[in-house]
Amino acid sequence: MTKLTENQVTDEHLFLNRREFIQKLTALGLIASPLAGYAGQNFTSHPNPNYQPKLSLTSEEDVTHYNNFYEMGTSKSDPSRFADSLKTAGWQVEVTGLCNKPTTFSMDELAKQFPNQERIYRFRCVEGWSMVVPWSGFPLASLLKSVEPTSKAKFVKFTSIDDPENLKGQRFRTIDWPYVEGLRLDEAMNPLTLMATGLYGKALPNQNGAPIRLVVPWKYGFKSAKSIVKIELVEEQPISSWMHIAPQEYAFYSNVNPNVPHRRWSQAKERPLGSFFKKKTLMFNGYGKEVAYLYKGMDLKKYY
Ligand SMILES: Nc1nc2c(c(=O)[nH]1)N[C@H]1C(S)=C(S)[C@@H](COP(=O)(O)O)O[C@H]1N2
Ligand SMILES: [Mo]
Repeated sequence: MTKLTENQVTDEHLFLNRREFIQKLTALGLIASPLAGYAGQNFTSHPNPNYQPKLSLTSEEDVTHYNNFYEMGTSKSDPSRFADSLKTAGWQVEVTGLCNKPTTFSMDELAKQFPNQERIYRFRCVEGWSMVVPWSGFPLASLLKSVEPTSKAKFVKFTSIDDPENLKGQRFRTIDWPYVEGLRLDEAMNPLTLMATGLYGKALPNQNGAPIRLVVPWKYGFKSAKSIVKIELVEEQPISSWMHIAPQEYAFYSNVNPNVPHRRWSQAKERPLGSFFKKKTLMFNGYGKEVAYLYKGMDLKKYY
């Protein structure tokens, strides 16, 4: 019944190596034995309304069976149902644009150059559900530094897989495929911004954006593009897929902000997956200490 308190979660996300991560989770009673390693271990969460102010890891079952991945369909169960339709063999990520050393990486090359770290992050979907996930991955900053952005680069554009032959969702114009997202360069360089290749100590399941996806924990979930094939350094602010579909509802920044409602609903509360009860949503999803400096002087009601 061990709970991660909010503070523990806030502390845990930072730079733990695999060994420390296992030790911490073991100490917290979240996994059985460090000797067995944690891949395949039961990370258990015990949703319990009596523990409202505390957070627990969302169960692996919920993290992998309730999500949005419109390439596989628009219902929350489609991603796990149609996970096999994502073909990841021979995956490459092209890192290009305004940089001195544009590079195309295989997944092996990425793993060799950018060793995985473990991070526990809160994650908040714009639709109102939230979760706490143990990710593995590496900081996007390391990858970007390796290609040497030029001084002209101001934004980063992310492009997801385009494979309508296999991905049934891409046969419908729900989104202007492929899925596109963007960050300001300083947001992309923030140490919290993660390129995730795994969760719960295992390779990333297809439905969660295999083999590599973005995780930006202080922004609404849709900023965290899945199954990324291209990362471009650009001068102009990219137009994300959601801005393109519904510009009156989605702007570029999309920082989690309980004080700014979505056009059609409040953002003041969230429902952690596995819980019946809602809890208050935190400014910047609880990461203000790490990211508030990025938005100093900006009107967050205007730049939502
Ligand atoms: N390529 C792509 N990335 C995507 C999406 C998508 O439909 N396609 N959905 C986004 C939304 S709305 C959310 S909430 C998260 C869900 O991530 P999860 O499956 O890890 O919960 O992925 C985001 N990234
Ligand atoms: Mo979302």
